[in-house]
Amino acid sequence: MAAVPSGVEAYIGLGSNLDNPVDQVNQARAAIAALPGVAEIGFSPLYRSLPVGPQDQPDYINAVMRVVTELAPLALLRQLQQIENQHGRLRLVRWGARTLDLDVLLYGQQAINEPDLIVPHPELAKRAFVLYPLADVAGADLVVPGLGLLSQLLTACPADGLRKLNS
Ligand code: PH2
Ligand code: MG
Ligand code: MG
Repeated sequence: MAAVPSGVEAYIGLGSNLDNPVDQVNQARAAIAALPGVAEIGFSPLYRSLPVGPQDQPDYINAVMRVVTELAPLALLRQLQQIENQHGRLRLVRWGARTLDLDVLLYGQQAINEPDLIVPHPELAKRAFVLYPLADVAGADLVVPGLGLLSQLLTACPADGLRKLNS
């Protein structure tokens, strides 16, 4: 196995609700771990979650991956978008069904406000399917820049519609 590169700890949200979502997420995990300048240091359990947004779409599989990366935030985003495209991702409906969605949730303790990338992810505090797997992989004492302790975000966001998959 390659040595863990030095760099920044980042968290990536993975989601899929089309074309064998469990396989999509597992394959994306492997593709992210294989990126030059990116090393996996943690991966949450897989969760099944009810769709947020349009309801006429299948349930999602969600997970969160913890990495150390030498890539700058936008470079990481571009690599993730390439992986999304390789998985046949089409951008059709906002919050609609997708084969693969990869979001940069956190990048160290940085707050980023670029046209293409807002970190922490703007919806993070509202989404149980992000917060619970994030806590699995980061611990509830994680401080989310601008939002405070993850444990407090969890308290304010019930885990309704979220189920850990049997592994
Ligand atoms: N992603 C969306 C829209 N709605 N709902 C769930 N449960 N999980 C997701 O990953 C998700 C969603 C757009 O990114
Ligand atoms: Mg998303
Ligand atoms: Mg996205």
